[in-house]
Amino acid sequence: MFPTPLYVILDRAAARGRELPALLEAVLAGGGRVVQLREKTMPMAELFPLARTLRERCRRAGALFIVNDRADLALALEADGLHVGQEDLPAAAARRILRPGMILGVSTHDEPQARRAREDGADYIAVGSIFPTGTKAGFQLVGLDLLRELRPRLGVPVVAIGGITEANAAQVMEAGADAAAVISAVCGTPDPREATARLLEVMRRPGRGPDGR
Ligand code: TZP
Ligand code: MG
Repeated sequence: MFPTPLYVILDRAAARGRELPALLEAVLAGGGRVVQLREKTMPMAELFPLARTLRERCRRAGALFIVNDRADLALALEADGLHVGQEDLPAAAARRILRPGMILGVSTHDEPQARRAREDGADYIAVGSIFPTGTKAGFQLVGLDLLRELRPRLGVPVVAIGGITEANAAQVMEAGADAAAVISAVCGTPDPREATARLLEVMRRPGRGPDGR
């Protein structure tokens, strides 16, 4: 389902003052083709035109564009998908209002949550935090073991998240992830284009296809 095993989350808070359109250009130039917009504080009147610019750019590049938290924004933008967490609109409710074909992703931290998300209609399940992260306050550390156990049992694509870097991304794929989502390893680096390209390189090891599997 993912054109690349790297799932880049654009987050202004992690972007060291850089503007999100420039960051997106760098991600696309580095080969990233799965993008999520995660913006927690910008007023919607400001966020909507910014998000529309990002959405249109992703469409032109053939990249998936997924909106975090906000079903209204995802629908208004005709985004490719919506990502919700345990404290957002419940997945089953989100599924009911998304258009046919839209991707629904759900953040989970244990197997019961992951199973419920699948029953509620999630197309992929995010699992984390795999490693400690400075990006999400109060993160719940789940480790690689949960990833190893969940993927074969669930039968839906699993996206690993939390503390993933160039140094451990191959390990995450090895543990069975379909994709790895990163914030700081791309948004927080001095050269996000290079960071994207290098992450993709370590994830697409010899013997794996272009989707990393
Ligand atoms: N959910 C679990 S960990 C996390 C989120 C949003 C933060 C991931 O950020 P980073 O910088 O890739 O560790
Ligand atoms: Mg959320």
